[in-house]
Amino acid sequence: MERTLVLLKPDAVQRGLVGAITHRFERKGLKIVALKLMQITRKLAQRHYAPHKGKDFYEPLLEFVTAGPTVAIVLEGNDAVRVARTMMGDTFGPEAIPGTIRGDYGMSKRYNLIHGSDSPATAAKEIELFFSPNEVCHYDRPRDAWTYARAGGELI
Ligand code: 3AN
Repeated sequence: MERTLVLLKPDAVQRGLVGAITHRFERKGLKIVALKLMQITRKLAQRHYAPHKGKDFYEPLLEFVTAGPTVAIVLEGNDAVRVARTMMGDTFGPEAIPGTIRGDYGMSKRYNLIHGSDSPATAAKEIELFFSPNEVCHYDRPRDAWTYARAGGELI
């Protein structure tokens, strides 16, 4: 099944939104397979945001994500990357539609609460950057018999 990396950024932690946001992913049916509270170092932030190096928002972005603890989560599910990004909404709260995480909780054009991998290939790299293999759990949830339908050998 597909996996994605989600980061609840320092503004989400400081504003006490960790539970509310995590709850949405759980209710949707995505499975938490790794989760930790961590301080992102400047070095890790530079690696994670390397594609944005040189852009005008790069330095402020590094400052923002290293300004306090972050909750890093690996979510698993069919189409997990796309599902998580749809739930997050557009990049900044003022433009994100209500019903999405950023649309419901965000007002800032800089503090945008959450990160989600933008493709399965990026997700694999990002998960490796934030978690060691033994931090990612493999387990079954009996309720997934009702989260997905079974068609042949597949869950759909
Ligand atoms: P998304 O998080 O919606 O995938 P990207 O991939 O375009 O957004 O950008 C990665 C991150 O860079 C965003 N989450 C945001 O924190 C930051 N960022 C992008 N564009 C801007 C901008 N114009 N000003 C400030 N920060 C930005």
